[in-house]
Amino acid sequence: MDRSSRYGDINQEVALEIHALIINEDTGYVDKTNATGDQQLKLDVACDLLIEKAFRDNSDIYALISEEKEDVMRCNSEGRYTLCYDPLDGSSIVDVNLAVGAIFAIYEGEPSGDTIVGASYVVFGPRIEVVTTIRDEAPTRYRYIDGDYQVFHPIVMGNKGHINASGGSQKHWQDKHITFIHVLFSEGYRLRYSGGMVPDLHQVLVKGGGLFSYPSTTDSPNGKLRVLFEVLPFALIFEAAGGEAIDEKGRPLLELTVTHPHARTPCFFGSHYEIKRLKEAYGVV
Ligand code: FDP
Repeated sequence: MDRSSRYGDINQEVALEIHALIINEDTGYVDKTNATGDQQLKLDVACDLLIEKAFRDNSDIYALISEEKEDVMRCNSEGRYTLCYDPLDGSSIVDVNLAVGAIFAIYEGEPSGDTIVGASYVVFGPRIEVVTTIRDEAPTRYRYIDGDYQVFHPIVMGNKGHINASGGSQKHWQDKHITFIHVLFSEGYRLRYSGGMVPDLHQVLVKGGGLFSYPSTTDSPNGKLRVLFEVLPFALIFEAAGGEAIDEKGRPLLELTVTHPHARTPCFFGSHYEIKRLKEAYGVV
């Protein structure tokens, strides 16, 4: 997938431009919500536009699907790829200056679990890091140092970690999820949850294992995270790193079909041990 790998390089440039917006732009809201009802920040809109401009005239791109756009944006009828992206993930924590991210997924043909061919994300923390993968290849981690991207340590997950990160209001967790989370803590797992999926998942990957969950809850039966530009790119990266990514029924997320650009799904990303324990707790072994 030479052509899709080129987007990794483009993303590195785009990452620097997004970073410039993050550090300089107003973090206030616009008078609008996005397609899934989240309040949009001026920064969300500016980052979305920046990415749109970077890719819309690329002859390989058939369409763009953004978290911040209601509809699919058709670009080039001859293009092979649809780029789905979340331009600024973690907008609810940008005002408190925690790490945020951007997520990109490349699909060849109609976007779904079996057509994703590449994914990357950017972590805007104290430093900028970009992680990219192409289907069936181990992820590459780059860190921006001294004005250049340098390949950093590879991301390889072990069989078992020690981090436990779960989203959703605890008040609305299902009983099986409450029990499962307590079981992990009783085994010695430590809570690590910032409220930004990019840094939280990056931490599980970089520390070599653990679990990140965003389950269904009584107030949100499909969970919160969006399939095309949040869930599937991380599923590809976790599997490429030697981990697993499943839904509540124990199905690999990469087998999901997608019915709507803004569809959501409950999702779990982790190393083998935690995913095995999760399947036992959820009765989907
Ligand atoms: P945000 O709404 O700030 O954009 O994308 C959704 C997301 O952040 C994820 O980054 C994060 O993991 C999740 O929402 C946090 O949701 P909860 O506050 O419900 O845990």
